[in-house]
Amino acid sequence: MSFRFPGGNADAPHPSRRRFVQGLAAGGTLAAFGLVPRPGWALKGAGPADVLGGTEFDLRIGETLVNFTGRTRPAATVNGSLPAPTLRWREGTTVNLRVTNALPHGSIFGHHTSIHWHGILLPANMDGVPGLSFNGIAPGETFLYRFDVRQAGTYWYHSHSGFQEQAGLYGALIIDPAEPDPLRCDRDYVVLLTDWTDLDPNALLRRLKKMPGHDNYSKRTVGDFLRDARRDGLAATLADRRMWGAMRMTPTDLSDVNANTYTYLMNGTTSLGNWTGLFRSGEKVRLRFINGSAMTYFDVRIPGLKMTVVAADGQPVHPVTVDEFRIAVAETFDVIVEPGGQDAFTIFAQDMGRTGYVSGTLATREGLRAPVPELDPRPILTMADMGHGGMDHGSHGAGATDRPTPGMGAMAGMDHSMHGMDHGGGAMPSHPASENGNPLVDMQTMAPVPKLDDPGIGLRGNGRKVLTYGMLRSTFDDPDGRDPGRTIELHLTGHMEKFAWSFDGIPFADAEPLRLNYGERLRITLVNDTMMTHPIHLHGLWSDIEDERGDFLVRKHTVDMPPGSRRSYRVRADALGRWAYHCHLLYHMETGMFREVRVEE
Ligand SMILES: [Cu+2]
Repeated sequence: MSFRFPGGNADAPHPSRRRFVQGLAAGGTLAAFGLVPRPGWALKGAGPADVLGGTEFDLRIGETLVNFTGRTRPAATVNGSLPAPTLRWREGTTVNLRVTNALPHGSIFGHHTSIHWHGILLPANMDGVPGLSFNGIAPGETFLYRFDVRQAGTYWYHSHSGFQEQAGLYGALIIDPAEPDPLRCDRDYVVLLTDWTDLDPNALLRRLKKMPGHDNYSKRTVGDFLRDARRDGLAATLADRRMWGAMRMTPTDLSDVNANTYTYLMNGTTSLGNWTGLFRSGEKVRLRFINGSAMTYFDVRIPGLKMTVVAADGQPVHPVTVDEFRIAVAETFDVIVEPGGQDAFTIFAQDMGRTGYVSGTLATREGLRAPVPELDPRPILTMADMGHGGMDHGSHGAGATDRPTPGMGAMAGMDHSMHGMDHGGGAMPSHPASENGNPLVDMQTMAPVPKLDDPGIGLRGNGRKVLTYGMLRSTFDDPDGRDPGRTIELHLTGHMEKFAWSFDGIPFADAEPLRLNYGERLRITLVNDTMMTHPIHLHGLWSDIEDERGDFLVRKHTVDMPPGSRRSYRVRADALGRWAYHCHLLYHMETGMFREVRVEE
């Protein structure tokens, strides 16, 4: 047969073994004696991080031994803790944060360090991005971050140096509003979701470069083929398979790294450790979900409970009640739940590719558990997901499915369109000239749409009400009010097999800064020309997402871009200086999906 499933990897671990290893240890930071725990030993330190409040903070970045899988490994930590301490600020105060680099000489996490305050408005020299904001923090040095707190809500902080964020250097940031919080609840918990690997992150990147398909060995089987052929007919099935082969990828490649490599953590604890938030029946509980992962999107639900989403990326939204939400890397969502009628509820966060999960519990006392759901079926990417389908764009939402539609058969032009040659069809989008013939660009989307009402791959028609961007509405009007004076269009580009990522086919190393004029209101339109999701984060300035009509929808700091999507947001260039603008998938950022944004007078 002429189709193929590329990217085979004979050395991938067997899933059942992996499932056993995953979360073997409850996890946590070890005492400084180099003590090695017995497998399954629930460490005292596991669970919520320390909470530090006030305006004066001393944060010491170092290396600490941890054990999440049964093996002891070094992590990058703050004050010896993974996650880093939760910081609690108050709007209207000035914070002083003294950050000391205490990484040991020769640390695998590098010499320099930094902390970036994600989603926080501040002067550019306080933003913590080495090379743009400052030079980074040298070994033994202490850097004083000092700035006024001008906002409230749920945020997070993390290293912006090398792979320290992957290795544990992240923590929650909660800012209490200057006025009494209208969302005040009986209980208030951070739920910080992250992905841990025992691998040296440098080695993980080397593997991604050499074998980008390593973690996606679960190719579709002959059985799948026969089932599809029975249902869709042999010709359509063959065409579908050929098309995927031509794209040098498999329809299950939803993320570059998954639970075959990662152990997922909730507040620094594996599922075995079972992070638990206590409640009494009838109480209102606020859960501040933060995705502090390097690479992992999570789909979150609490079986038996409705979740009322009240804030996105720290900013209040009109309450919307859902059963489930997808949280992109670097996003935050605040939800309110009112548990009752039973003693325990499972907080279930499965990864987007359904290769693993992390769970915790809301319970009336420690030690209780509720049933943990099975992983959902593995979702199959369709051509419509990549903005190539055309047929079913109108059918997003509850009724749509993830299965290929008959429209998929019309992929004869696929090979050509992937190489940027526009064949007919008046609605072809324009692509930047820098994508043409570019060896770092392996495909282009031909019919990108905003997909604001689409729950996303693997979440359509699952019988649950799933949050979409279209449901998020800021509680305030467009804070600027001016129409954008101009539009900058940028395409998210990449080459899967080379593991090369960029904007407009130009990696950071070769790119000119994007120049914004101080005070201007402009529109950024992103088009995702790749088959991966990318959470795009602009430092220092808000991203005010527009709906399909161009009206203000919701204020965010991180904009999720599903494959084949086109989304626009407004930016007010009201902060001078040099800012980072990048995909928040760590290995995409590191390999080039990054731009400097310069706001100039
Ligand atoms: Cu990316």
